[in-house]
Amino acid sequence: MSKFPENFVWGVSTSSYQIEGAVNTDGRGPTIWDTFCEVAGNIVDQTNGAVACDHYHRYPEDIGLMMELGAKAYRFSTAWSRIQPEGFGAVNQAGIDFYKSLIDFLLKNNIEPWLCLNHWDLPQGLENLGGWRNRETAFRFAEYAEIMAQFFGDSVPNFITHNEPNVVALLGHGWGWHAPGLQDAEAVMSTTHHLNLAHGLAVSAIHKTVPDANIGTVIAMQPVVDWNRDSEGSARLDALYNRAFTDPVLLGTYPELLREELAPFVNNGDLETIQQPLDFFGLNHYTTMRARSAPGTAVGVEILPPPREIPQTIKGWEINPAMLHQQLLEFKNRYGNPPIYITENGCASPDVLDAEGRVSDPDRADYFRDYLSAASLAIEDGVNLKGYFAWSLLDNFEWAEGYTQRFGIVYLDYPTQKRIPKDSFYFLKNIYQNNEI
Ligand code: IFM
Repeated sequence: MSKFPENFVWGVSTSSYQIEGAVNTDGRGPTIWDTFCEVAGNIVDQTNGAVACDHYHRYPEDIGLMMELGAKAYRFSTAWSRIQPEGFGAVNQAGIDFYKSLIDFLLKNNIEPWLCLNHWDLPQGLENLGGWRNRETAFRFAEYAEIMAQFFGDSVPNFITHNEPNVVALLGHGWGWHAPGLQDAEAVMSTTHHLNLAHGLAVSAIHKTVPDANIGTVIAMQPVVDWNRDSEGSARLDALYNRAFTDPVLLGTYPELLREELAPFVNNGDLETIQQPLDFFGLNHYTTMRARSAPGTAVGVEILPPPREIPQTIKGWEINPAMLHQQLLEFKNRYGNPPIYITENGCASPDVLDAEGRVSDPDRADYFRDYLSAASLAIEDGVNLKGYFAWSLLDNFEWAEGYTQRFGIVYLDYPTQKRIPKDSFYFLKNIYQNNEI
């Protein structure tokens, strides 16, 4: 048994497009994901987030599940297009009202809101003007951040600018698997820089309104294993995926390897704008990656699946908890040990609702046990790890995989919208409530 530090934050994470549904309700504008899902072939099961978990109408029940779990914190994202339907212009009061009800209900039940401003669902109105490829979008993002700080600064203690901007740049603009579905080398670089710039501008905008807000950002960080002597490919993937967002935010520089490609988009003073003092860093960790150089493609490198004999989830992600420990230590050493939260960690597994109405998911419980043990070891080794948010509370719309992959600790019976806590929910409940593994 190992105890976690007192006040360790136990939470769950979700995101707006993946759970809310209600896409045409109360003035919400369309987003790049609504558009992307309309194109045949983009989503494996031809679905979309139009209904998803109907969290928009069922959030009280979902918060009830968080209470039963013993979660002290809830990281969710707000849909920008509910607040400003086109991504700019007048505020849609109905969108504000929805998030106000959600936040008030969390606070009433002693669950701390962690509000993330961007979990990928960029308003289509901004995409029509060039999306994240357009430098102006960074300034629109800061305006939206300021609006959210004005409305929620007194009730939300923790703001997060982006969730996994690296995934937006690479999967959305380089490999083309995510919205807006581009494979464009220039777009990878412009979006990388504009997302970073948007982060810096948003931090200033929030602080201007709420000087004592806690502000952080969340980046997906998966270590790259150099396995097939393609050290160039591994270094490129590591730079693009793990460092192109973390280094500028925490060190005020871009990785050497990418500086030339990014240079056309970087104006004087941008790196200073990006490197704002932060209160915490959110790290999403799931797996390790293997790279192969792919000259002539938009990204110049591709991710290879792990060899068949390596333990992996049904998503094909390698299970290697020792790498989380290693990554946390590397992070501590490279970035001066800032406060870190693991803001996502979890796995897809082949869950089935049995005849007795139970979902047995031992693979997921094992995954949590092993990754939390690695996290606990990292704390013993001096890493300033302050909390853990499981991904995810509910099965939900898993982007290009549609509803074919379940990441929840609560099973969603989509036709009835019934929520059924899986065995892993009770496994985590024990950990969350006893603060030990
Ligand atoms: O579902 C996603 C989430 O939106 C971002 N991080 C990874 C999760 C699992 O793929």
